[in-house]
This record gives sequence, structure tokens and C-alpha cells, in this order.
Amino acid sequence: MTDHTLIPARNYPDYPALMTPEQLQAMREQAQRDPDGFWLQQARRIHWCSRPTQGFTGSFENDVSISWFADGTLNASVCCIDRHLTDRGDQVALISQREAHGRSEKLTYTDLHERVCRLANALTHLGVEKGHRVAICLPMVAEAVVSMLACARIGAVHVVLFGGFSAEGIAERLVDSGAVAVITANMAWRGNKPVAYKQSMDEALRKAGGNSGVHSVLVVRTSEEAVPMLPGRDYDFHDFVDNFEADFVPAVMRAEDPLFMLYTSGSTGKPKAVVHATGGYMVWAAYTMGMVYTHQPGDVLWCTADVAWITGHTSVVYGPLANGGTTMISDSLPTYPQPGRWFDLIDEYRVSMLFTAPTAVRAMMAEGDAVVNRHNLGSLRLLGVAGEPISPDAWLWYHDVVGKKRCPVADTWWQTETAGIVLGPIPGVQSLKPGSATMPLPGVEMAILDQRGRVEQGAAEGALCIARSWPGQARTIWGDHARFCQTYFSMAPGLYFTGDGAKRDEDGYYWITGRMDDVINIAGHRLGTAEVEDALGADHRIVECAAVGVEHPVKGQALVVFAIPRKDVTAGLDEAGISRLVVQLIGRYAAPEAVYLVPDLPRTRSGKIVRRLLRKIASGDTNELGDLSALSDQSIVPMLRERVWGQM
Ligand code: 6R9
Repeated sequence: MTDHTLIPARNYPDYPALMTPEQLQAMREQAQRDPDGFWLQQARRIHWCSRPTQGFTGSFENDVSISWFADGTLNASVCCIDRHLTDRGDQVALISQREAHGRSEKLTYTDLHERVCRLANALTHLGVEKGHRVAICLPMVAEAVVSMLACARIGAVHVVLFGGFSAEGIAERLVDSGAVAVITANMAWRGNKPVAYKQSMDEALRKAGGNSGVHSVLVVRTSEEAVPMLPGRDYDFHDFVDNFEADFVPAVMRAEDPLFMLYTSGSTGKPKAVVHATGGYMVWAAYTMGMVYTHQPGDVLWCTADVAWITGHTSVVYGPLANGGTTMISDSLPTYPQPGRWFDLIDEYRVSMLFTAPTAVRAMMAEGDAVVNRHNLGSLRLLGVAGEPISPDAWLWYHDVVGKKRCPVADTWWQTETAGIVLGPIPGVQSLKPGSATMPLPGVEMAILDQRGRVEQGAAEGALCIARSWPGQARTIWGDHARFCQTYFSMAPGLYFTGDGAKRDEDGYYWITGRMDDVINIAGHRLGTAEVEDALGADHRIVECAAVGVEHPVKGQALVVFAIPRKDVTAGLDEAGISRLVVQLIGRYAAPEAVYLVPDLPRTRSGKIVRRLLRKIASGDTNELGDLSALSDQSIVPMLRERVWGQM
């Protein structure tokens, strides 16, 4: 294995390291020796109504059951708010930075308590109860955080839906989750482009019709634009909520009661929501964020992720608030209205920990060093990334130019299913290797499986698995436990399979090699190619299609679609039409980079589409198309080359 640059921890002498390397080692050993004892100790990071005495119960075998801290009870909103009221009630908990169309605000822990309680009362008044699902579809505004915590206070299960989902996608998720209420906004802006949240929600509710149980819709007015409101169903958020009492007795939840579910993409078309349990999730959020993004007094953590992703749940809301920190949200873009916008905000709000996605790092890098160098950035002390692989090149740019070589860069690997950081450095303690997500946090036991399905020791490459449960592990897929077992536990007995491939080097550092299934990652957004294929396949004008991911300089990956149109349908189905269809059926984030109409697709003799070949052709990879002998019809290759490259 190649040797990579190693940046020693001593390069950051001013970094307030959490512990010594010896203490970290001792922690690893303790977790290994006595996992339950270790996790029960970590469970003290959060506030419990009654403290658990049990660690893990369950098994990865057979029907897979996962349970943590089963005899403990708690309320997640208490962990994030009430427990801080005495010590730091006046400290800013949440900074909400709004671009042109809104009002920026700073909420102290006391303010947050008041807002969350009012909403909990309002939702209760509307009939929302413990165990009900509430869908939240909001841009990055304070109400998004307040809504999640208000659901938690009632014991309702929040389902945050991405504003970039199409009305179709929202409808499907409202029905699947059985949501009874929705919290959305009139509008939002991405740069200068309006995004019609309410309109899209109305359309989704119309499409879902009687299959949806939604009886109430709260609409946050993020700007002056009026939107149609349905009397008896729709309420102006503030007009309605602000009249309710500013106190609400939190529901006492069992550790295994679900806190939230979150939709993510897998290798089949149907959307799946993974379910996270209150106790284990909260411990995991506090632990993982406490180990990597440790709050010191005065720190401001800005994680730029949208709340609709797991990063937005754990690194924006639950982790920092459970740890008593100050978290910042913003509806800004890195390069709008001018390049360097995020650097302006870092200086203005004195952000000390910046956590973003590699795609944003690449976008900033493309603007050039001069843009960065016009800013002070002296408040920064830690930089982080997650969501997709970051090249050593982009890592070093982030480290050298943004961080001025003063700030460690924490590349953290995790998933919706893991709920929090699994691989990542303890900054200032561990040496860093640009491009590597370093090592598992103490208490996590990874396994790399070789092609024969054997667990490899030492330096190895293969399928990345996790050998033992961790508190933040997803418990099931909503409504489909069989799919949960099949997706994550059928690769090797007793192991959780992540879907990713990885290399482990001689020093025990992990290097993610990418997804091993048909999931692609567009600017940090997970998209199953089967989602696209199923959606388009349902259109009668398309016989069959194949979607593949290709490399993209900024987004990491981009989507390319090959579609076979029906011969007898001449009515206006062109490439642009298919592209629009993908956006309409799935969402803006899935907009294809290219669409090719083709008379056929490459197949094996057994009829399987050879995606590997499509990927190569779509990437313009002219050199080696690999072994084509398995193709049922060789003449397909020159045809595809001509379609894509316009040459024979
Ligand atoms: C947190 C999040 C999970 C998938 C994951 C992997 C990719 C995440 C990464 C990374 C390389 C990293 N991924 N972090 N790849 N290096 N540091 O992104 O969750 O949206 O569920 O995506 O993202 O492929 O399996 P999620």
C-alpha cells in the first residue's frame, strides 16, 4: 500500500486537545474489555429521567434485534435544553443566519425552551400525541430546530423531509410514514432562486389524497409572499403557535422509543426510512460530537448541512445542544451573492468549528486562494468534512488555505444508519493523513471483509462492516424489518454491512473507496440509481432505462441516464424531457448531467444490464472498456460510443 503524508498532531500546539494519546488508547482498551461498562459510562453524558443499568441487548443474527439502555427513560428535548437552563440559560444555543429574505436571530437556551414549549403545546392542541409522526419540511430557519425539539418533547416521531424532494417524493414519504401533521414554510431561497415549499407541499398532499393522514399544516412565513391557505387545515406558524403557553411538561420516553425516522437511499427504488431510538441516539450524538467537535466556552459550531440529512440532525441539532454548545444554521450559499460568502460569515459570527461537505470545499477551492485570503478567519480552530470522499488535494487546500495549517481537518465517515461519526480523528490527539477518515472512535469495532467473505486483520481492502452494535445504530426500516435485515445483515453472518468499500493501511487508518452498491453520491446527497430507474420506468413512453454515476469535478458524482424510448411513441419525449421528468419525480438534486436516448442497453446473456460499461462510456473513458465477452450483443458498443462521444 502506498505511503501517504502524515501530519503529526504536534503541528497544532494551540489546539485544546481533549486528552492525551495514552488516554485515548486506554479508552479504546476499556471499551474493548467491557463494552457495556464503557457505554453505560458514556450514557452519563446526557440527562436521564431514570438512568439505565443495561447496555446492549440483542443480536445481529437471524431477525436482528438491537436495543440499548433498555431500562432507562429520558426526553431528548430535556437533554438538549432543560438541563442547560441553570448553568447556561443565557448562553446562545442557536444562531440562525438568514440571507436577504429573512431576519437573523440568536436564541439563548432560555429562548429555545420557550419556543419549543409553545410549539409542543400547539401541536398537542392539534391532536399530535406520543408516537405520532410529524413531517418537517423547512429551509434552514430557527423553526426547523424548534420543530424537531418540540416533537421530541411530546414524544412524537419527527420525519424531516428535504425541500429538494419533488411533490411526488414528498407524497410518497407522507404516506409511508403515516404523518399526521406537517410543518413547512411558504417559500425559501437558494441564492436568488425562490423555492415554493408550500406549493409543493399542497401538491404532495393532493397527490397523497386519502392515503395520507395529515390533518394539520403549520406554515412558517419566511418572507412576505402570501400563499394559499386551506382553512381548518393550514395555520400560520407564528400567529398560531405564539399564543400557546411557554411551558410544557416533557413526555417520559423509554430509551427504545423512536425519536425520529429519516429517509435515505438504498439500492432499491422504494424510499426507506431508518428509525432511530431515543436513548441510544442521544448518547451517540453527545459522544461522537463531544469526541470530535468538543465545545469550549465561546465556541460556535457551524455545520453547513441541511437539517433534512443525518448530519443536520446530529451535528447541527442534537449533538451540539446535548453538549451545551452554540450551533449555527444559515440559508446562505458558499459562493452567492459573491464568492467567499461563507468566509464573510465565519468572520462575522466568529465561527470556531466549521463542518461542511467535500463538494463545498471543492466549490470554494475553484474560486481561488485570493478569495479566502481577503478574510481574517482567525476564529477558526477546527475544520471538518463528511458525506463523501475528499481527495488529498482538496483536503490539503482546506487545511493549508482555509485553516492556514493551524486547524486540524477532521474527515469523518458516517451514515444515516450510523447516526453519528464512526470513523474520525480526535483532533489534536491523532496524526492526520489527508484523504483518510482516520480510525474508528473508541468502542466501535470495524471489520473489513475480503472477496471470499473472510474478516481480514491488519492492512486489508474490501467491504466495510461493523462487527458489534453501537448505541446510535438504526433499529429498523420503518414498516419493513425484513428489508432491514436483508440490506444490512445478509452479506456476512453477524456483521453490519455499510455498503461502502474501504482500505485499511499498516497504521490502521481507513480509506473509503466508495459505495459497493448502486448508490451514488451527488454533492453529498445519496441517490439510488434504482430510484431513478423505477421512477422513469413507470412512464409508459420509456421501455427501459439505466442510471449510472460518473465522476464530477465539484459534485463528486453526477447522474447519467440512458433510456430506450418506445418506438410507437413519437410525442415529444426528448433528452430534456427525461431530465425534467427526473426532477419532477425525484427532486432537483437528482437532475441528470446527461441523458441519452438509445435503441438498446448493453446486457449480459442472462439479460442483466452491464452498468460498468455504461459508466465507462458515460465518463468518456476511451481507453479500456474491459472484458466485453459477456455481452449478448457486441454491436451495442459502437452504437453507445457514437451516441455519447459522437464517434465510432
Ligand atoms: C453522514 C452521511 C452515507 C454515505 C456513506 C459513504 C459516504 C460519508 C464519508 C463518505 C467517504 C467520508 N460518506 N462520509 N465517504 N468519506 N468521510 O453522509 O450520511 O447521507 O447516509 O451518506 O456517504 O458512502 O455510506 P448519508
